[in-house]
Formats: sequence, C-alpha cells, structure tokens
Amino acid sequence: MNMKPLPHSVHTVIVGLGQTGFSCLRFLRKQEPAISIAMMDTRESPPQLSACLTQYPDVPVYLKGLVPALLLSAKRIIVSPGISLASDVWKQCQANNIPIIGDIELFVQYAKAKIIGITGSNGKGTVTTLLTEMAMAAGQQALACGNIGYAALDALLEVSQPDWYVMELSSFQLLSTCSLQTHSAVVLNISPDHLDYHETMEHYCRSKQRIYQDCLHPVINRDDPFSYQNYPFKTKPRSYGLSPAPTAADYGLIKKGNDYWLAQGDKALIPVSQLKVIGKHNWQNALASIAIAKAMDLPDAAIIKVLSSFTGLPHRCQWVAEHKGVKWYNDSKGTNIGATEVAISAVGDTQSQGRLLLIMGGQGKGADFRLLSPLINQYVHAIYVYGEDADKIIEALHPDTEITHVADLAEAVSCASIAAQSGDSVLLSPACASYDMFSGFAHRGDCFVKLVKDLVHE
Ligand code: UMA
Repeated sequence: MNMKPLPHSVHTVIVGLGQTGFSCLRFLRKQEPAISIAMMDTRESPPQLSACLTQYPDVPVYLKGLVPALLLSAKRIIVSPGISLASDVWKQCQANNIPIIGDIELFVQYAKAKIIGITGSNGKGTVTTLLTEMAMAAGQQALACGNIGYAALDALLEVSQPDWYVMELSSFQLLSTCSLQTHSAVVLNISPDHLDYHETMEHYCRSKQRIYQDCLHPVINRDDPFSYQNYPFKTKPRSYGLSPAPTAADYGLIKKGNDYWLAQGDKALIPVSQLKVIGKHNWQNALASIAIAKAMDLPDAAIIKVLSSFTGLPHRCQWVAEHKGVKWYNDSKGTNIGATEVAISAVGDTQSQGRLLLIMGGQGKGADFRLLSPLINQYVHAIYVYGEDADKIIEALHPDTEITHVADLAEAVSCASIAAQSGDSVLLSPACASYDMFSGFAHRGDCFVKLVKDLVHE
C-alpha cells in the first residue's frame, strides 16, 4: 500500500487502523506533534484507511501484514484491542524492551478527571450508560467512552473536561493497560467469550480482574464468584446480588408486599416493577449501577430518576415490532453465549404462551455452543442458523432442537416469519461476532430491524 520508501526508524508505530488506531493518531498528532508515527494493519482495507490517507497524507501506512524491521525500530508500539501478540515479532519487541501498550494506557497517562471502570462479559454498555446518566442527573459532567463505541482518546480531545470518565473496558483493553487507576470499578459477570484469543477461561478472568488493580472503591457481583475470586483486593469490595444484602454497605433485593425492591442493606430504593427494562440480568445491571453511583456519592434522587426512565440500549433485547401477533426482538449485541442465555430467558419469561424462535450465527470465537442446550431445550422451539460457524453450532445443538441452516440473516428472517404463528416471538441473539458478514453488531442489528420492518410493510 505504502508507496514511500521504508523509513529506517520511527518513534511510534500504531497497529490497527480501526476506530482505536485512528483515535491514537489523531491524539498523538495534537499532543505529541514532534514525534514520527507509522500506521500498520494486517488487513488489506481497514475501516479508517481512507480517512487516514485523506487527513494525514504524510503518515506512512503499511497494510496486509506487520513490518518487523519498523516495529523493532520503534520507541513505543500502540496496539488496537484484539490483536494477538503471540507471534515471534512481538516476542522480539518484548525482548528488546519496546513498550507495547493499548490506547487506554495512553489515555490514563493524560486523563485528569476521575475514572469509573466497567467490564464483564455482558451488561457493560448498559451499566456505563446508566452511570453516565446518573451523574448527569446529579448535575455533574460525565463522558461514556472506551469499548462502548467512543474511543477513549477521542473523549480526551473534547474541549471541556468532565468530572467523570465512565469507561467500558474490554478484556483486550485491560490486558494492554498497566497504570489504570479507578475511583470505582466492577467486573459485572464472566461467561465464555473471546476464547479464540484468550485460550483459557483463567486468562480471560484474570484479564478482566485487572480492572481492580488500583481501585479505590471496588464493586463485585456476589452471584458470580468467577468475576472476583482469588483477586487480592487491597480495599474491601462492596457487593451486589439478587439476594438480601449481607451488610448495610452492600446491595441486593428485598421483598416488600408483592414486589421485589432494589436495596442498599435493608433500605429499599426502587421496586423492580418500576424498571422499564426486562429480565433479571437488568436487575443486576441496575444494582451494579447503584453500588457504583453510591461510591461516586451521587444522590438517591438522581439514581432513581434514571433507573425508572431508562428503556434500554439499541440491539439489547430491543423490541422491534409486532406483526400478525408475532413479536420480533433484536439482541444483535448478544455476541457470546452468556448474552444469548440472558436474552432467551428474558424474552422467554415474558411469554405466557406461544413459542420462541431463535436466529443465531456468525463467528463463534471458539465458544462451546453445547452450553446453550439447557436454556434452548427449556424455551426455544426452532433455530435458524447462518454464518461462518453455522456448522459448529448445528453440530453442538443437534439433534435436541429443530435447526435450519440458512444462507444469511435475510433468509433467517424470511423462514422465521413463515414458521411463526400468532403468540410466538422471534429473537435475533446470535451468540457470535458479526464480522464475517457485517461491519459490527450495530450494522447486523440495523439490517435485522430493516428486514423486520420490510416484512411488516409488505
Ligand atoms: N485486526 C486485525 N489486524 C489488525 C487490526 C485489527 O486482524 O491489524 C482485527 C482484530 O481481530 C481486532 C479487530 O480487527 O480485534 C477489530 O480491530 P479494529 O482496530 O478495527 O477495532 P476498533 O475499530 O478500534 O474497535 C475497538 C473495539 N473492537 C474490538 O475490540 C474488536 C470496539 O469494541 C470499541 O468500540 C472501539 O475499539 C473503541 O474503543 C467493539 C467490540 O466488539 C464494540 N468489542 C469487543 C466486545 O465488546 O466483545 C471486545
């Protein structure tokens, strides 16, 4: 791709020309204008290529592979999340003591406002959004950034500095960060994900738990021991869970009359019937948000106001339409087994009668789809599978469930619409990444919503 001769050396190599890599380039050009930078990506046509070539024509870009000589000449390498550091060139860079960091490490070196860290396999975006809105409802400035889709370094370039950065952090981002200090942080839950990258659940858990490394007010989910067990906390964590809180400083559920309430100790805060989002996983998300909001000293009124008006994020068990008595739900953000499990039970539990039809498929990231069997057997009548790992899914779930292999999402919607009867629900919750056929989960969800809307208007 690059027509210029290979420079002998460069100060900083940024690997990855997606949202993260491009935000690093933009940030460094502003904050460290004197240093030389090169961009590298193993892909032929990374997402931000044309923006980079147009806006920074002087920056060399290397595509379709890594350039070891240039990497080994660098004083610093910034890698985008999800890039595996297993190959020899990375080992050589490490042996040569070249710092290899991620965008979040660069972020924490420059950020001045307090940081809230949210990680976990599922619910990160919801809790990040709830906390940002709670802080704003309390009259404070908060900016949601990180894995949520707004690169952290772009947030740093904003003109006005907030009181809080509320950061959704992925396991990849946590692995490439060593100086993170948070005011409060949580690992919401752990279920198998990204096992093609992490290889073992232990490695995945440990990378998530790095969020607690320098945390003033840690918060843990006592219903999910994987998320905190064996971690050497320096400060006693506050816990939350779907049971009465063990102490006045913890969070849980209490029963008042016929309703369950989210509570701090035995102080009832809000009945779950007042939440607009469905599913017990959302009670957990709300409790995690309350626990952190309290660590931020936000007032009860702001917390309750946000919890009682929040209707959920797009692509998370989002109701799309009802057509001929069939309800359609978009859970395109269900990119792993844990997320699809909560979506199946959330939609399944709302159905008094009727059947649940599931659309899934894409890139399975090394997941063991047999783990879905118990819930599928309990709630799901039929499955429509498409995408790169369709055969693996069929092999794991067959013959217990009726499964149809379809060519793509459009055929899945069409087949489900023919099979569904009044009273049934159709749920897209892929349990897979989308990159084999879409640019991301949002693109996949938007396509699904359009297909359903077209069906309604036919
Ligand atoms: N890649 C290569 N070669 C490269 C560079 C990237 O193969 O040279 C592949 C890697 O598998 C990598 C993927 O492409 O994981 C995406 O890389 P990218 O640089 O295009 O990604 P960004 O646009 O920077 O998006 C990333 C996050 N994506 C991932 O971690 C995969 C976005 O989270 C995040 O919003 C964004 O940074 C800003 O912080 C998305 C995501 O799917 C939502 N995250 C995963 C998840 O939530 O499960 C972790």
